[in-house]
Amino acid sequence: MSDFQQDLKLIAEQVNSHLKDYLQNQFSDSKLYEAMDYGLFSGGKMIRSYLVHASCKILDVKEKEYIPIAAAVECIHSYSLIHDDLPAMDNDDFRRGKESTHKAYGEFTAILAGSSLLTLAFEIISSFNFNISNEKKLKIIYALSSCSGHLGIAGGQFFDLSLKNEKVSKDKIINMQNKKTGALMGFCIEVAAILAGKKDLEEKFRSIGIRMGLLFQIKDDFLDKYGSVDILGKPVQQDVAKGKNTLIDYLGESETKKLMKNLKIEIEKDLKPFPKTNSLLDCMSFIINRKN
Ligand code: GRG
Repeated sequence: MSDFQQDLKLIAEQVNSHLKDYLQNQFSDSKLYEAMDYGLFSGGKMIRSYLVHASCKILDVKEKEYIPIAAAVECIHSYSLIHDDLPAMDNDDFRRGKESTHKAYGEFTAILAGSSLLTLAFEIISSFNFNISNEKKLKIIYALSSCSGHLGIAGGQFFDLSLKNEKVSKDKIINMQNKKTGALMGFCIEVAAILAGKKDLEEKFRSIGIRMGLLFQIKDDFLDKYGSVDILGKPVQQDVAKGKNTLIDYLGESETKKLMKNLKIEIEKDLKPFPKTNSLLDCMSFIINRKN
């Protein structure tokens, strides 16, 4: 296991342990609670938690200040995947090598489990036990809620689904992917600047995260085209089958790879002035070279 992978495992354990402790206090012997647990602890890579960790490392933000934020981000991410798999959206039966939540628990339970994870994210951040200033909490809640709604993840998902089988421009595809995948990653990096009280860095950090999100989504599209169902834990070649708009389709593979290379160079350049960027750079390499 590489140093990065060991580090990722450690962060994943810390974040999952925060989530488990938090949820233990609200244990309920119901299928809804079970479905939330199923969707949340189903073996995701926890890349977004790692992005929060790596960017906080750059600005010397303490673990106890960012682990709850990473936990909240994983709740929103899992919620989006549970809803993404629903029959009304992508209608996928498998996720992370297991039945998707609606297959395992039924549709209404999956919808409610997703919605409960969304609200849980904001509950975790606004909790009295999370000891950061109220001003920072408010800023974080504002940033996370704006990147989750119609101008962020939900908006990106709307374009992704409503523009199926339509020929759209490169800018429209990038805009859709920046919202659907980039917005949350933008938050993961921006939040370090908020926690460190460095207002002047918020925009720059968010923009680095959005571009990492675009890299992540393009790689996801390559994996959909060439990856294996066994390694990905979900069906492959779905983008073409579902008439999704991807940059690979629009630009062709070699232009898309050039775009990835340029994004990487741009991000490296933006990170140059900062110390302790090795974890974030390792994470970017992982995003580009991952097999799942
Ligand atoms: C408002 C949060 C919110 C959601 C409602 C359903 C929906 C609207 C949005 C879906 C957005 C979506 C599915 C984006 C795809 C991003 C993506 C490539 C996910 C895969 O991420 P990985 O590979 O997943 O990090 P793991 O399984 O490793 O956690």
